[in-house]
Amino acid sequence: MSYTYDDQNIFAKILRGEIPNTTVLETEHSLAFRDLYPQAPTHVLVIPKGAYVSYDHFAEEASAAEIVDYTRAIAEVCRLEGVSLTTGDGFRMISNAGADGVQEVPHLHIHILGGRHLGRMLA
Ligand code: D5M
Repeated sequence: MSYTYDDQNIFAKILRGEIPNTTVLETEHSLAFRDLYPQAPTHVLVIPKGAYVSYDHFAEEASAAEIVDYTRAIAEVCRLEGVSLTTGDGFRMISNAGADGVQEVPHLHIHILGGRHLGRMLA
């Protein structure tokens, strides 16, 4: 089985500039913007610019340059938002995938949440 990517998803439209977003950080291969429905004082979504549906798709098929850019962009967002371990009190990263993961938008995104105590969460 292979991954299928729907280029009509909302984040693909954001990347093409067809709908607006509140950008926090843009790098060569990644974009970070504020979640429309924030669940914490910091709630930023970080996406790769490439057409990857989920984390496993990205990890298997992205180039080393994309992977380094994306992982560093996530850390930079945490630093900029004041929730990294150098600038604040911590954060949570979540990436939902597929039906069981209850993924709403089928373009890889990592939620970065912080700015309040997030409670214990395993499911
Ligand atoms: O989460 C998808 C997330 O995407 C959810 O928290 C709402 C957010 N969302 C949906 N549309 C937009 C736009 N246009 N801008 C910013 N954020 C948006 P999931 O992990 O797929 O369930």
